[in-house]
Amino acid sequence: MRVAIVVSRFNDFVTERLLEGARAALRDAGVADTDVEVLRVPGAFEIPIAAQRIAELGRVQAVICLGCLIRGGTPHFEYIASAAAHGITAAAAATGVPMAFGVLTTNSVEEAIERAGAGPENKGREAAAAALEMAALLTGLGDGPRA
Ligand code: INI
Repeated sequence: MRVAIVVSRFNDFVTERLLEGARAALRDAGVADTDVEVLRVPGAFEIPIAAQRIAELGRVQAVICLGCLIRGGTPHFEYIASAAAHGITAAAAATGVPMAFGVLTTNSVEEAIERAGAGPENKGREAAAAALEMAALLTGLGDGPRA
């Protein structure tokens, strides 16, 4: 099983912790570090294009998308959150490669940090588990029509 992680640098004090959580979940599931490709992008807005491109290259069975949006006083938050969610959904549909949504959208820094802790509540860890489950599900369905 080869997996890609697309992680945004914006709010990296949170996203690097999400990345650690995702890596831990993959190791726990027996995925070797050498089978994990990490792509860093500037912000959550750029996640979908990187996720789609790595999926199109055909060398990974799942993509884990990690980012962090913290609500401010501007509509920017809503636009980027919506673009990331829709873009990741569209990239998965276009490529057939499952993509997990590990993009935090929180009201405060405190909430973001809570969701990126070292334990099982880490949302990067959850996203990685979802990605592996979906990759196994889709692999189990096979390529051809039902007999
Ligand atoms: N990107 C994030 O990942 N999180 C944010 O909270 C954020 N805010 O607040 O602006 C953010 N902005 C950058 C955006 O994702 C793009 O990188 C930028 O607009 C360039 O396309």
